[in-house]
Formats: sequence, C-alpha cells, structure tokens
Amino acid sequence: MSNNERTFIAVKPDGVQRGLISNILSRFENRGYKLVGIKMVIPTENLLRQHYAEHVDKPFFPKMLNHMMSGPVLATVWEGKDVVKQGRAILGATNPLNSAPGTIRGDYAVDLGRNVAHGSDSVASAEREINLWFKKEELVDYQLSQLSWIYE
Ligand code: IDP
Repeated sequence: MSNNERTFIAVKPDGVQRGLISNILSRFENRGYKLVGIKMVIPTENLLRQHYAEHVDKPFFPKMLNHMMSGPVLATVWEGKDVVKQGRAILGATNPLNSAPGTIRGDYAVDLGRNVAHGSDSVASAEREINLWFKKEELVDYQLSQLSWIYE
C-alpha cells in the first residue's frame, strides 16, 4: 500500500476572500494527511488554460478564468494513502447543490462558479497539476512524526 500518493488542493479566490483557508487546511491535517507544498499565487491565464485544458472551449470558461485570476489562490500539495480519492470526498461534489453537508462545498458553497476549492480528480491529473503549479524544489520532503499513529 502506497502512503506517498499526492494530490493538488487549491483554495480558490472565493475561499481565500471568505477566510476559509485555515478551515480547509485543517480538514486535511486532521484527517492525517501531510502537507508537502503550500504557496499563494495569482494564477496567470496561461497557467489556468493548462490547468483547465478540458474546459477551455466551454461557455462558462471566460467567467471562470476571470474569477480564478481575480485574487490569490492558495495552492497546496498533500501526501498520504488514497489522498486523491479522499481529497475529492473531503471537497464534496463539484456542484454544491449536490455536495453533502460535512464536505467543504457542502458546508460553505451554494453556487457552482463559487465552489471554494479545487482538488485533483485522479492520480494522473494530480501529477500533472502539481507539476504545473509547483517547482520540484518547492515540495518539501520530511517525515510526519505521527506516522505510526496514523498508519498501521
Ligand atoms: P471539479 O472542480 O470538481 O474538478 P470540473 O468539472 O473539473 O469540476 O469543473 C471545474 C470547475 O469549473 C468547477 O469546480 C466549477 O467551479 C467550474 N464549473 C464547472 N462547470 C461549470 C458550469 O457549468 N458553470 C460554471 N462553472 C462551472
């Protein structure tokens, strides 16, 4: 079983402006995941076009682009067992109308275009997104002191 799977989690400008950073990060910390990268960025159009490559031709893309460039995004990388799948579960469904209470979006969002945070949807997209948002040297290699209390 691999405990070093990684995912990319970003607090979007709406989440940053609403003061939800610590709440969102604490959910991953409390679950037992290890933070290996963190920084604030105002993403460029070029970065977002790559990040959201599958959506660039969609009608909602220009509005989403404007929103994502409207202020800082908190970009983070988390590591741990099944973190990609669990990260999506912690986030909740893309459309907050379908997000269960207890999830980030289910607790803090009502609108699809203001759904507070992003999380990679597969191990492959996590790798792609981490490489897009972070340089190798920005990811920190260290051992979590609680490791044996989190993993059997
Ligand atoms: P995800 O963020 O859960 O991975 P995606 O389907 O990849 O969901 O969509 C990316 C983001 O684009 C969503 O989080 C949402 O903010 C926005 N989005 C997706 N579909 C729509 C739409 O129909 N209208 C407005 N925004 C949308």
